[in-house]
Amino acid sequence: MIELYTASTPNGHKISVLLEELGIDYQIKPVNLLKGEQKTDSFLNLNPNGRIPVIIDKSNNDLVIFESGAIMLYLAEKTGKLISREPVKRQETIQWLMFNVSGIGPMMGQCNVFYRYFPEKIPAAIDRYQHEADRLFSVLDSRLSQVEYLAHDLSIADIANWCWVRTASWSGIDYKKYEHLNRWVNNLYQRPAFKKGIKIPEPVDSDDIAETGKKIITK
Ligand SMILES: N[C@@H](CCC(=O)N[C@@H](CS)C(=O)NCC(=O)O)C(=O)O
Repeated sequence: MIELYTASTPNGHKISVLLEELGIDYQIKPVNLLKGEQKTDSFLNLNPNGRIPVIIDKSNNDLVIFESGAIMLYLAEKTGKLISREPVKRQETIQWLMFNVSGIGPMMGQCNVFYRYFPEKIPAAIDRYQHEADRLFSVLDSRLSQVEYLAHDLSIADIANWCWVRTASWSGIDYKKYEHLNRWVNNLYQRPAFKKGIKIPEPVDSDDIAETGKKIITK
C-alpha cells in the first residue's frame, strides 16, 4: 500500500496518473496548499522542501520519497512497468523524465508565477519564461514526430511531461499549434488512468489555484 500526499497540481497528478496506470492500491492524503499544510512540521518531516508530492511505501518499512521524478522512478522500478528493461529505451525514459523535471516543470511553473500570480506584471519576465517553455514544447514536438511515445513505449516520461503540457493555457502558451505534440496529448487523454489521475485529489477551481499561487509566492 502506498500513501500519496498530493494536491490537484501537475506535479501531484504525475503520481496519481502513474498509480492509476500501474493499478497499485493507494491511499490519497490531500494536502491543502492554500492553507499551507505543506509547511507544517508534520509535513516537513516527510519532505523538508515543503512541497507535494510525497509517497510513503507502507510495504517497504514506511519508506518516504519526495520529488516527483524520484517517486516515478521508484514506482516504475518496483513494479517493472512503464520503464523499459531494454538499456537504450530505459536510458531514453530517464532522459525525457529529466527533461520534464529540470525543464518543462520549472519553466511552466515560472510562466505561471509571472503570467498569473506575481502582483506586478513584468513583460520581460513573462516573455522569457513563455518563450523558453514554448521552445521546450518544440523539442518535444520534434521528438514526437519520430516516435509515438517519448521513449518508444508508453513510460513514466510520457506521464510526467503530459501532466504539465496539457495545462499550457494556464501558463499562457499553446501546445495545439504543434502537430505531433497535440496528437500525443490527445491520445493520452483517451487512457482511463490519465483521465482518472487528473481528478485526484478533487480538482480545485481556477480562482483557488490563483489564490494559492499568489499566497505561495509571497511567502
Ligand atoms: N521538484 C518538485 C516540485 C514540487 C512542487 O513544486 N510542488 C508544488 C505543487 S506543483 C508545491 O507543492 N507547491 C507548494 C509550495 O511551494 O509551497 C517535484 O518535482 O516534486
